[in-house]
Amino acid sequence: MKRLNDLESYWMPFTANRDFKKEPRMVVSADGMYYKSDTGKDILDSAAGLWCVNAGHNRPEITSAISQQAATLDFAPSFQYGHPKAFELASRVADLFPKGLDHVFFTNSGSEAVDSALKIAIAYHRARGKGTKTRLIGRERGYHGVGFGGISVGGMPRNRQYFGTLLSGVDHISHTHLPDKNKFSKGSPEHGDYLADTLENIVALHDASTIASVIVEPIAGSTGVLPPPKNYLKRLREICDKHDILLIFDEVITGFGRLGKATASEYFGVTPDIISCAKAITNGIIPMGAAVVSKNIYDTMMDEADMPIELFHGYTYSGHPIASAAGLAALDIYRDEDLFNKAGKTAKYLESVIHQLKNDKNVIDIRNLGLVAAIEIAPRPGAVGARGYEAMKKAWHKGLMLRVTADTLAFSPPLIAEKHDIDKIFEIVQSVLKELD
Ligand code: PXG
Repeated sequence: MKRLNDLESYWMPFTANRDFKKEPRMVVSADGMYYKSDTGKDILDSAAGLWCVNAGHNRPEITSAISQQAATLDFAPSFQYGHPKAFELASRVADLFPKGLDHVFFTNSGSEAVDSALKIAIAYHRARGKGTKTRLIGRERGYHGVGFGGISVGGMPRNRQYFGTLLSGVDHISHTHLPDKNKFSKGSPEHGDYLADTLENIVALHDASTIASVIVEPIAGSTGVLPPPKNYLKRLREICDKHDILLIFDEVITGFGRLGKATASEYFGVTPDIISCAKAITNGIIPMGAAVVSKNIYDTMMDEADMPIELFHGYTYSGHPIASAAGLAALDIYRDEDLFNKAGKTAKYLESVIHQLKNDKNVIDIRNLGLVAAIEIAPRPGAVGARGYEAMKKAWHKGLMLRVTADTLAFSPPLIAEKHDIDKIFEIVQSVLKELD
């Protein structure tokens, strides 16, 4: 007999499956800043889906671009054949990203963008005759998706501990979380730029001749929103330059306007050698990611290649026509509505509103930068994450989609958010905090 839809078949990602299936939180449609639940309730989206729906939900410009593209060219092989929209989108992304980052390798997700960036870093050094430079350096508390490359350079213990020995030849610089010194900072905290120097310790230990690249999120997101200390990224860039190490910024959440600029690199005035991005490149509507690399890396790979194919890497769906069409339509909206600048302005308002919750029950820290912010609540003794999880569930019942990582409530609303949306998000959050024991 055919199995009924009892919710059992779908194994949900990063989800407490057993608990969810007892009491599901289902959304069935979305528009603008809101989802609608299966019971017809409006649910305000404080997370832009999962940090990706930057122009808000259900944008007709994008949906019609997708349907037109599907009816014109549904699929094109990505190996040895091309189609115009992938080239056009690559040019548009290169134009938007910092000067010198000119070449775009398409993937289908942030995890793949990260793995592509790491592989390109190693292949680049080999192509220039420095084949011993293979070591990959990440950062404690980093999140770089869930591929073996990403979890190896990543630094979130639970994402690593269940999956064996991971990649060899990986090390980690120190995280930048200094709550004693930086609690309740607005924007980048004052203290901690010296933590970039932990890269010097790693160079001293392994020697620069063994190190290919360092990857960091300019602002650590998934670990609970940790803006970089003032001057930290610049210092990291200088150390990488000194030792001929490539710097990779993982901009999967910061790319396309989250900090009020096209990239965090532009916001901080620090240009890496490679940027990994995904999510908002299509406004989240179709999966897509990219590793955006410097002219120097691309030219080296082209000039030094010992085979007609210069990089033995790629995905069936790299630069998929429908994702490319969605990307072009999304970038048009970002430009036409000046959404990055709008986000920069709303960020100031968000900062002023969220810090008013400083004295609310259980609140131990508040952090923010651009349109990213977090409230950290004290963990219940012996039950890390329990309070955060309860907050998420309570928020749902009050009409708010809330992202929680352990006991940190993270906010990344769509860039279209108005002041009244921000007000409403934190009214609900405040009432949730009141109810948490
Ligand atoms: N790098 C970074 C910096 C990310 O934030 C990935 C890579 C992986 O992307 P994919 O597309 O493979 O999932 C991410 C993803 C959250 C949250 O709420 C963050 C992400 C994904 C889901 C939830 O913290 N970031």
